[in-house]
Amino acid sequence: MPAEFKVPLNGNGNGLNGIEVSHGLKVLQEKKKLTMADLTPKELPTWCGGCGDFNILFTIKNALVELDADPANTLLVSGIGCGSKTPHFVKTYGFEGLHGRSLPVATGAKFANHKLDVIVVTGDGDGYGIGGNHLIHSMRRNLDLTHIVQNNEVYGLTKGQYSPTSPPGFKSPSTPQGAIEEPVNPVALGITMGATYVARGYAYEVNHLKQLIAGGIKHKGYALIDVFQPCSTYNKVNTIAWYKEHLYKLEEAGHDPKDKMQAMARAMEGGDKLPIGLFYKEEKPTYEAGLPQLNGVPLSKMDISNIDITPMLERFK
Ligand SMILES: Cc1ncc(C[n+]2csc(CCOP(=O)(O)OP(=O)(O)O)c2C)c(N)n1
Ligand code: SF4
Ligand SMILES: [Mg+2]
Repeated sequence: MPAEFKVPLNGNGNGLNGIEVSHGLKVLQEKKKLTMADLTPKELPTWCGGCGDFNILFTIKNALVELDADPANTLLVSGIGCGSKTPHFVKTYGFEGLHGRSLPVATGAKFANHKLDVIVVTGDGDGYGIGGNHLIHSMRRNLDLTHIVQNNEVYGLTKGQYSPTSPPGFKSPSTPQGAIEEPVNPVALGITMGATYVARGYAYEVNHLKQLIAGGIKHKGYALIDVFQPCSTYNKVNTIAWYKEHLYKLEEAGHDPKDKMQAMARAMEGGDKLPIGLFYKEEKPTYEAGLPQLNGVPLSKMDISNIDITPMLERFK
């Protein structure tokens, strides 16, 4: 029997386990708990001072650490926007897509490897505006994705135009007289469109937000986590001081997330006080569970060396 010794495996380590290195010495890697350092690359965000995206980034990493996630089995997908730079700053797999098109990418990745933890990070403009159609159908399918929306109620990257969640009256370069229409209510949308985990957090309540994100990652099904995110440069209405005055926690108000009607009633609350926390949670089969092709080995891991597609190509001649 070869000699064995243990070496620590860092967060990004992969597969030396059990390999015989020389003269009968075998490496047994001891799994080391994931740390923040494992998830932190050299690149630093260039967000403005006071931007809530810093805290959301920190909290996503913190939630992955709490879950002792495997970075090699985690994919962050984003769109375009200030907050959509997030995948650059987390040492997992990452994909920064097109504006509003993160969900088709995430869906494709999940189908190719349904064992992968896929986390989608988008802005409010990206997720609720240009990507809104993808959003409602992804939620309706109950795809097993965790979608974190950095909701600063403004288009940050393109210099402060109003967004689908800007409040009526919001003055911006594209609404100089103030926004006219009613904003999207992401929580109510999530509950009615079939998301099975619907939450709202706040960037400056990091422990609370960490629990919501970790819960969303663990949840089997579509988790929509809307996150209030102060934009210190372009949103002078929804500031840290404003949120301090206007937020309360659902769990402190005795809310039952299994009760859909109660969740809707909370989602419709507005005005002086806005709830944060887990609004709604339901166990339901995912879309992937209904695809027999995804019942076993992920498609990306299947042996295709013996598959001959020539007959199929013949049809196109
Ligand atoms: C198809 C397309 N339309 C418009 C744009 C320009 N654009 C880039 S980011 C953005 C808005 C970003 O706002 P949001 O998603 O809220 O992210 P934030 O910058 O606030 O984090 C827009 C309109 C684009 N890149 N692609
Ligand atoms: S413009 Fe707003 S959202 Fe963008 S980095 Fe600055 S503070 Fe953050
Ligand atoms: Mg935004």
